[in-house]
Amino acid sequence: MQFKTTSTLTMTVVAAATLLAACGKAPEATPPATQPASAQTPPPPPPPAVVKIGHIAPMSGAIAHLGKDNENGARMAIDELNAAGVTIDGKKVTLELMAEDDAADPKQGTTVAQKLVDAKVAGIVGHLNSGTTIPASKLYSDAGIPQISPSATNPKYTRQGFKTAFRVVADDTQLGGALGKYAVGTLKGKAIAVIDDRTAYGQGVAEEFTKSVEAAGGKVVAKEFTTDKATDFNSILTTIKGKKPDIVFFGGMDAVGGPMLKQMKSLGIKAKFMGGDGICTTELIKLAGDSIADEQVFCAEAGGVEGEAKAGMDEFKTKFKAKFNDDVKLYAPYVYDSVKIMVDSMVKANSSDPAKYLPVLAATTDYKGVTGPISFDEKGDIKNGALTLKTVRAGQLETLAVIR
Ligand code: ABU
Repeated sequence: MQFKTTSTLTMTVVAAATLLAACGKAPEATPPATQPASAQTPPPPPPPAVVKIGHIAPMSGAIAHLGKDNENGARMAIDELNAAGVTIDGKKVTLELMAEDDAADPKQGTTVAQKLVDAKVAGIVGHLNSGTTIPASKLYSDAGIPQISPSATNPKYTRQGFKTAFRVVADDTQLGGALGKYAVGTLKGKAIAVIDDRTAYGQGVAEEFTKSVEAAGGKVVAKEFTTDKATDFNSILTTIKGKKPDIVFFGGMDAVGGPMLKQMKSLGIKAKFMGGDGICTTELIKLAGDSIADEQVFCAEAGGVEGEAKAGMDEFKTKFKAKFNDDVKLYAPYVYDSVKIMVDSMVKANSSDPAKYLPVLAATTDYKGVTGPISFDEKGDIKNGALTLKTVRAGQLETLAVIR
């Protein structure tokens, strides 16, 4: 009975459906005959994961030209890596540069450092200055984020016991030490005046220079200081002139060193002028104008390439000029290598998680960079770092020697 009733109902439904079809309408209850769209077209592949790399340098203020140089080094590395394709743990990733301006100011440095920590960058390349690098390094260490400085030379940076701090250039102990020896041993300086700009770098390198001069038997006849924003040096230079120095050493940057050289000339001070990497730039020559005599300026870059490695550096400089329509100013190649080492460590560790790639980064051995071979010691400093001693002749920086 039940069967019959169902059968009657079925016939009624079929009849109604036939009638509706004849009127051009489909019965509402009939399921669609097609398969779901997902079975027809495979879903698009997920977009590549983004790995953020932070870069911090002064993009404003007196040494913004050096900050821009550093940032361009980072941009060049990121662009090249993205163009070549980066695969981490079997997945394609896109590298994103998050660049910030610290204005070479320690307070602004920690503010933008915290901003990048909060943005969960996988690593930091920077800062440019020791005075910003050192306080920011505590924030990166607390967050477990690896940091490679391409230019901060104050030794303290890697001597705080932070596992996250790395540096790809020589430090001020090497710089000040070598320049002090050169001042006494080669330039035969008898009376040496020392000025610093009271920054972590300027003061630090001046102290190391002074120690080295005294250890070599030289005499420091005056110690004066200025600031990294000063433009008038007449008072300290007049005091120094009275001590009749044959060498004036300046611990500071090119933006201050250039005008200082001009004022030395105005005051009739003919002493040689020495300094570390911060004055070893074409910007110093530009700012000093015609105030530099041949072989008056001696400075040292905190890195250097020799022999076959020179070809890689020359190629880098050519590519950099073509891309940015600007010459390398100082540390762009070191920033470039820093980014590449960091990403290389992520690829080798199969992870951009800082905790996972940090040990691989720390174990970097003989990485072939455009700045030469890079290995880190237990502090995070480059092993066997080089210095390039330079002088100015005919308005050009000329290399005298690469020292290790
Ligand atoms: N090394 C010279 C410039 C950067 C710094 O150490 O402050």
